[in-house]
Amino acid sequence: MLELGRLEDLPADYVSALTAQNLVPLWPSLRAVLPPGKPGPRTRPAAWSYEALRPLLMKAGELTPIEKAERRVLVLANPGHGLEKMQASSAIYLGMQLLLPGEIAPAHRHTPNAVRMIVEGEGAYTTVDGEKCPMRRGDLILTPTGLWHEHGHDGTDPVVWLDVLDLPLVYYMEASYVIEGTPDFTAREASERAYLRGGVVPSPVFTRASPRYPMLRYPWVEVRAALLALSEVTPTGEAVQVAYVNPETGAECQNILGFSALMLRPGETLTLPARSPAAVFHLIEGGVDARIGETPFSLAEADTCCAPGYTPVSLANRSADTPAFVFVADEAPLHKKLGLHEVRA
Ligand code: 1HN
Repeated sequence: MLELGRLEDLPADYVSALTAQNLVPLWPSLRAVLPPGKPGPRTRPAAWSYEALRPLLMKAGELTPIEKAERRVLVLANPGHGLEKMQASSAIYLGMQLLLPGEIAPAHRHTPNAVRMIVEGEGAYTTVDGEKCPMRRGDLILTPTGLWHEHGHDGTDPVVWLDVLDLPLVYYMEASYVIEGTPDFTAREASERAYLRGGVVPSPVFTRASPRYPMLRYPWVEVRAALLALSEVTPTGEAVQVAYVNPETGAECQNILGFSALMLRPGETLTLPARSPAAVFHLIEGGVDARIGETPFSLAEADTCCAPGYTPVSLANRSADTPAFVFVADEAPLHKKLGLHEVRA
């Protein structure tokens, strides 16, 4: 590859003349923005232990009342981006949120899309676009762009969930903002009941207007049962994986990030090919040894790890007699829409 000229090779008065006109020579920086063969990601393989973060999150519950936090969250920040950037990858934000009994995290709506993966506790709910969604361990609840949402807690013990947002991307696009106030939605029915069975959708006579986000809550009991059933008809060596989709269209359930759940059969090791999108893995049940590129991580229940794009990942179930269940969030819908999606064998 050609050796390109450096900034230091140019006369200082020439560089100053360029700067005065807001001009920059491309060639000294060309290799940095266009590295050969594959990108040089800032995103590093990284993992966050739930056992280590839980006491710190509970301490936040003592130190900061909900009124002073609005959302009481510890952000899972990838050191490759710098902690202050609050990014897991270029497009993914991750946070662990705590809601204590009796607390309310007030209503707002914003441009970034969010989902919640419930980690611990009973009795909390989130109301999204007028639909009250109970929060139980392993449930996935969508908060798509622009929809009002608030969280409440009628139970007796702390409730914790993992927030996954496309905030870094939407912020980078200079399109991130929030509206606070009183929601102006009309209440909707529990979408999880209307869309419970695969292959059939509610179809009122004559006119059928499909809501843009028809399904907001994906109960873990249903997703887990779907994975167990699928595992019986999936050949050994093939991934037992279901995607969280819009049941009206079969498309990804949100526009920017994609979500799925994986089952690793007892003793199973799954090798995922290197793909262009970054991905996040969160362990819902079981124990998994993950390998992200060259970096090994040992994951226990409720642990979360992050893989940069263009990096192979392997996931091994440590147990010889119980399945493991993994929630996956990735940037695939974004890459596909932009025509950038690649899978490398
Ligand atoms: C947000 O609205 C929530 O509603 C959680 O629970 C985390 C992080 C950044 C921006 C908005 C929530 C968030 C957030």
